[in-house]
Amino acid sequence: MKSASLQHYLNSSNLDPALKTVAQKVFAGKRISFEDGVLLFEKGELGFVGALANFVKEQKSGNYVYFNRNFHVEPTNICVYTCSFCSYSRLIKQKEEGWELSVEQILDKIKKWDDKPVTEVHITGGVIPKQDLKFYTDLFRKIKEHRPDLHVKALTPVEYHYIFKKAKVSYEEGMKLMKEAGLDSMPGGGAEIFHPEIRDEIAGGKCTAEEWLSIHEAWHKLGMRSNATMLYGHVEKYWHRVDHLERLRTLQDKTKGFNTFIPLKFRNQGNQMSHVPEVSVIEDLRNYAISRIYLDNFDHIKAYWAMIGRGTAQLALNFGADDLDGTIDDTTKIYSMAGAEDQNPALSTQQLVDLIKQVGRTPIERDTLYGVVKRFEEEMA
Ligand code: V47
Ligand code: SF4
Repeated sequence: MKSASLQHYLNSSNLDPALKTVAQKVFAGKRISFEDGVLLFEKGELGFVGALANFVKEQKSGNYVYFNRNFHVEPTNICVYTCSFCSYSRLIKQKEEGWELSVEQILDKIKKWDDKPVTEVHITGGVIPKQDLKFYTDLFRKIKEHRPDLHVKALTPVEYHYIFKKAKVSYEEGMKLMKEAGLDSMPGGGAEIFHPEIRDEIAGGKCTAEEWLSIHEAWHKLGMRSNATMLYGHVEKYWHRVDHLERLRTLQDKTKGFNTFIPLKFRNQGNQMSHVPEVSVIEDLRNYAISRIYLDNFDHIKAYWAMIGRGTAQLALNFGADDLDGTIDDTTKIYSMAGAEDQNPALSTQQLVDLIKQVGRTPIERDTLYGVVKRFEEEMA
C-alpha cells in the first residue's frame, strides 16, 4: 500500500516529472536505472526518497526490524595497506600503538563469551603477513572445535586476496579451504567505493573492485552468504555511489548470495582525510533511502548504529533500513578511532529492542543468516 506521504508527493504539481516517473517505477515493482539512481541523488529531496524507500522496506520486511547478538574480534590493527580514510593505517609506522593477537589470544577472547547467548563472532582488522592462510584456517578450526554453534563471520576480500596471493592458491581453492576450516560467512567490508577513480585515491594497492567481487562470487558459488558495504560521504561523486550499487546489484542477480547491504558513513577523525568534512544526517538518510530503492534484489539494509549513533540509526528505520546489526559490546575500535558517535559501542539486547520499539517497529532477534532467534511481537501490544 502506498503511504499517504508518498501519495502527496505524487499528486504534487511541483514534482519534477522525471522524479515522478521514477516513483511510478518503484510502485510498480520495476527496477530503476543507473540514470534514475543519479537523478534521485541529485534531485530527490529527503521526504520524497524516504517515502519511496519506506514503501520498498515495508514490501520486503513489513514492520520488522532485525538485530543480532554478536561481538567483534580484531586480530590486529596493523596493516600493510595505508588507506587514507582508515584510522588504523597510520599505526604501521608506530607499531608500538598496535596489537597483534595470536590464535590462542583470539581464542581466549572468544572463550570470554562462553556463557553468553551470542550467536556470531565478527572477525576483521588489518592485514599483516604473519596472519596467513594457516593462521586463519587454524583459528577457524579451533573456534569450531570449541563452540560449533557460534557463527564465524570473518575477513573480507582485502584479507583473502592478500592471503591467497601469498599462499599461491586461487580464490576458488582458498575460499573452499576457509569453508572447510569453519568459516560461515563473510562480512561486507573492504568494498569502499569500487570505481578506480576513487578507489585508487583512497585505498590504492589493496584488492580492486573486480577482485573484491570475484572473491564474493567464489564464496557464493560454494552456497555461502556474505554482506556488502559502501564507504560514502568523502571525495566520491553521486554517480560513483550509483556505479557501486550497480556492480553489487549485478553480482546479486547472478548469485543471490548477499544477505544485507551496509552503507558506512565516512568519519574523519585520526586519519589522513581529516580535512574532508563529514556529510550531514540528511545526506546519511538520503543515502540509506536511495540504496534501499536501487538494490531491489537485496533483502536487507543495515543501519550500523555503532557508526552513525543511536538516534540516526532510529531515523534510518524510516528511510529503508530494516536491521541495526548487533549488541557489539564495545569489542570494535575501528569506528571509535575514526570519531564515531559511540566511543564505547555496546547495547544490551533490551536497549536494542527498546530503540526499535520507540520508533514503532517490531524487533526480531535474528541469527547471521536472518533465521529468527526470538520474536518480540507479543510485547508490542
Ligand atoms: O572496510 C574504515 C570502514 C569497514 C572508516 O558485514 C570506515 O555485518 C567510515 O565492513 N569511516 C569495516 N568507515 C567494517 C565493516 C562492517 C561493519 C559492521 C558490520 C559489517 C557486516 C561490516 O569500515 C572497512 C571500511 O570501509 N571504515 N575506516 C572511517 N574512517
Ligand atoms: Fe588496512 Fe583495512 Fe585500514 Fe585499509 S581500511 S588500511 S586495508 S585496516
